[in-house]
Amino acid sequence: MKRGMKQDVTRAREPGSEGVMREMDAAWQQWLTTNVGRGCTPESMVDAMVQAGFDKDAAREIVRRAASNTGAEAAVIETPPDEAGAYDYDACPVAAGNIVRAHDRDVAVRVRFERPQVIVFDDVLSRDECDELIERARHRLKRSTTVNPESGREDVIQLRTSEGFWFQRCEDAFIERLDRRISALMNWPLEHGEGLQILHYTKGGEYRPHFDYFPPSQSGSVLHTSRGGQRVATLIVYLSDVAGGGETVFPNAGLAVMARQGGAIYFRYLNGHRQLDPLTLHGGAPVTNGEKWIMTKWMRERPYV
Ligand code: PD2
Ligand code: ZN
Repeated sequence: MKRGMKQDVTRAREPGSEGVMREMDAAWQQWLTTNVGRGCTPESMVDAMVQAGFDKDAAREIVRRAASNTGAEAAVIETPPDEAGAYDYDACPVAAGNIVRAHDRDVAVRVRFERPQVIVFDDVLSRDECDELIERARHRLKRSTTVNPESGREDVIQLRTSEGFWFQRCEDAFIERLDRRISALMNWPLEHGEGLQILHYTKGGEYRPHFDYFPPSQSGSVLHTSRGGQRVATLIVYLSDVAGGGETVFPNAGLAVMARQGGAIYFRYLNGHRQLDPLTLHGGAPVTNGEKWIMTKWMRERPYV
């Protein structure tokens, strides 16, 4: 056995310790995705599969397919903040113009920024739609979590003092209408979207600056990008006005957007060359008076299934 191969096999985590396993079950699929993403060699993965009872030719074919599914695309490049100028601001998918036709509604464009790519909209949702979302979520909220950069698990931490609730994508006719509208507005396929998330902040609640993308340098990101790939863009819809504070801020771009019921902010951070934009560091400023309700849609590179 070649030396490099042995090292890679050691890095490869094998699902379960069941011994002989020939079925390509979900655990093996996950194992393949994770280890292809980590850069393990095909030989090391075939070796591990043969040891676990797979036929060698079948293992070679399975690994070849897994590698061509995920390995054909270029690696994601995290542009360091001090080299922000290296990020290429290629064409934004959102339609040009003052009004964007979004499925069943005309949405007004209030502001467009180029660096970072940020668009502020008015009237993405009606007042009734905002109120309905708040009422549906109000009694189902749970303390929000944040992705642990090392493990990829969701942790409750002080950086994010809000409560949240997730809708399933298109879970009923009302949510489907909103999912379709947002997909049309962001000009990104419906199937690439995560479910809508509702967040509620009370006085003092905030979300300290962070990236919505999964930094490739953090080991926990592998887990998150194995489903649908990297996040490409975010839409935050404001479901309420906020009496004091609660702006969405981009500290490295000197930008702050006030919450206004029914309005929304869009920002894009993964370009066509798979570079990530460090200027999209952003946060939710502390609410100093009243409360704040928002709804977030994150879009992925590939179908999120
Ligand atoms: O509440 C916000 O304004 C906010 C700011 C930054 C929400 C998020 N990020 C988020 O949900 O990712
Ligand atoms: Zn965010």
